Amino acid sequence: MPRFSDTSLQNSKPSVDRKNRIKDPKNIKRTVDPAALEMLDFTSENNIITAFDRWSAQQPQCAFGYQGICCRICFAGPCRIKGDEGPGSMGICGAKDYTIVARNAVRMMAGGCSAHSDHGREIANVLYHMAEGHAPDYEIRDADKLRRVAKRIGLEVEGKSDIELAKEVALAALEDFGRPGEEKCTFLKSTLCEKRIKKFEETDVFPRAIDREVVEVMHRTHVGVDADPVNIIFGGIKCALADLNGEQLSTDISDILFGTPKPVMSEANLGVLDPDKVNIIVHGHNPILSQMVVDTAREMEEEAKAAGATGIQLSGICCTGNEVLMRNGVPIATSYMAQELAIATGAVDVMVVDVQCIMPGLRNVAECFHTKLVTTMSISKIPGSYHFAFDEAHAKESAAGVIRLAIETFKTRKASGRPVNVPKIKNKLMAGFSLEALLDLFAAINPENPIKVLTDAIDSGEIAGVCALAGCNNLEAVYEKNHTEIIKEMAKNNVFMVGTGCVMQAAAKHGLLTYEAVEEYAGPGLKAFIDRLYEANKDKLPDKLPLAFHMGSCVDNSRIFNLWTAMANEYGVDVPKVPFVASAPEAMSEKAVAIGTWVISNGIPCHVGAMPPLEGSNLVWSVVTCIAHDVFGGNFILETDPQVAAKKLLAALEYRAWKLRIHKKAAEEYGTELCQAF
Ligand code: NFS
Ligand code: SF4
Repeated sequence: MPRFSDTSLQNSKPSVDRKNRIKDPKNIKRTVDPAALEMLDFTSENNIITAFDRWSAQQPQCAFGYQGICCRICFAGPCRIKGDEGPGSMGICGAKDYTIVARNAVRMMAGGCSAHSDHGREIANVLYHMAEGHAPDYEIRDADKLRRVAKRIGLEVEGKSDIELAKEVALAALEDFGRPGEEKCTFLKSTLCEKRIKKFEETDVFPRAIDREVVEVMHRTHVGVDADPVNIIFGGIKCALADLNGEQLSTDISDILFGTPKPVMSEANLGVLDPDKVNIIVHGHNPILSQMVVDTAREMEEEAKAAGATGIQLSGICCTGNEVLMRNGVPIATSYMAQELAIATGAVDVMVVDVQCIMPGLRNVAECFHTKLVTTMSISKIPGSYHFAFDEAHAKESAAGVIRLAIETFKTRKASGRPVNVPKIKNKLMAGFSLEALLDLFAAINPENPIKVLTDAIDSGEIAGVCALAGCNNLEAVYEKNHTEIIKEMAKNNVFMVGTGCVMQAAAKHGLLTYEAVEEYAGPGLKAFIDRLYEANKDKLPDKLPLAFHMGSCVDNSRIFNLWTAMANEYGVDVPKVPFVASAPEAMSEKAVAIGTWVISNGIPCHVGAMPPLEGSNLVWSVVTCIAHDVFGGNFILETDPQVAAKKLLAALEYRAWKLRIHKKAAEEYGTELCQAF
């Protein structure tokens, strides 16, 4: 146990204290992405303001808010915790630091749960309306998955048509949003392992219905309701698990409607924009729009050519980019933090957005160019941009309208003769690893029990375990530096990596989703494992396998949850014993807070590399970094230095793998049951 005995890694405090965390705040070039660096020179020279300038202008940020000890829940406030004693140590109502920090944190979870789940509701509605014949442009693209999901959630499938089943699955999903009584969420119940179901029931955190848990959090955090920080946090956990339910049903139904991803090649970074083509960027989250744009664009190539373009170049930003990358190989333009820089190239004709992670600042940048920013959802509009109401009953027509606007805009761009400024930087990538695709790779080695290929590799010490990478960008960290450093450290130490969201876009942009990266960064065990997988599958793969396996958008963290559950079931243990860790190196959104919370409640240690607003209460801090481990087997590792974070993650993995090996050995030697303690 070499690393675990390093007591410095046992410290739950971050290695850098708050006051020394932000270095060089006036330098706006906070990134290791070469394309973004090139664009930042251009935006600075041309006085185009982006998030990088605004981040700098916001420094130093308010220390009360940063630590979570600013309360604005009622307008007797805002109240701030000003000291350890006396009247100033509490809000006007008497709320202490721990109540305020906990309330703020669980409200973030409710925000995250709402975003993921409402996205899921939209998709479930499309499935329902399709089955009813009211969304004719959608279809069932993966009927096998439909049947698997239906069976898994307990529906009778025999003798039913796909359409009948689709309607039943959609209704079951919609019921998970609101049902009378105390029945628990169906999708979650059908995917958890037995021991986790028991744990969540015992601790009273099993969600009943998504809308209800969000409402309950908003209620309990209203002025003068729940003041007990532990009770508040457990309420938050229930809501975070409702978020997981929303993600699970989003992924399941997206695969049913749009197809389950398979390995696919593509490219990433701003160099994918092609000045001679009509450039359309899909940005946001929901595939019900972006998938339609992809399908319709294929049919409109000729129209684009008639307008003088060499074709239509689609690319994606954020998670809707991940959705169409995974299923169609649409390239990634960039990730969250550089979204405005994509427009600043002057090459984007239309950026079409739906919901979430869309910076209002896009509009100001678009105004400096010919680019049209198009919003499509009634709940997500930006003043000064175009709004094309997306209508699922006429989905193709809606998508065609957007594409036609892009073709017109292309003509204006060409007629203006204005130069474009696209950095010639992009990297090849392989993505498309749904859990089904991953298990398919394993099945080439062990057809009877595919997941055992992974658990055996851990048992033999070939790989150190699995690390799931997730989450956003946050300029508190240098853009994409935490992501890339942690991936390289994990690789060197033979950790098998899966991931979703903006971190995988960072990996792709930096060439880390390639076999070349395996050769450059993987330790010998990880390389041998990836080579072995490739050898067994080479006939059906488009290229050699990458260093990290891209599993999709943020809602597809459900795929990662399904992966560790499969591993736990194979080992015959509860999740906290599985050598599995997670990291969100540059987290930012409320969705990330919800995800991180369900990750730790599932029994997985979860690193967060940008500081969430928790430092204002030692009590809350110790609950989420230590006590959570005692109760659920997972805990937050809050660490802003990527090198130290990597060490902490490796220590957690090594400890788990070591303990599991000892327990397995003991069970074999003495013929006893495998020890379940974690
Ligand atoms: Ni996830 Fe995706 Fe990116 Fe963060 Fe935003 S796009 S849902 S929240 S920023 S990873
Ligand atoms: Fe202040 Fe209490 Fe109102 Fe919060 S709820 S703003 S602490 S009075």
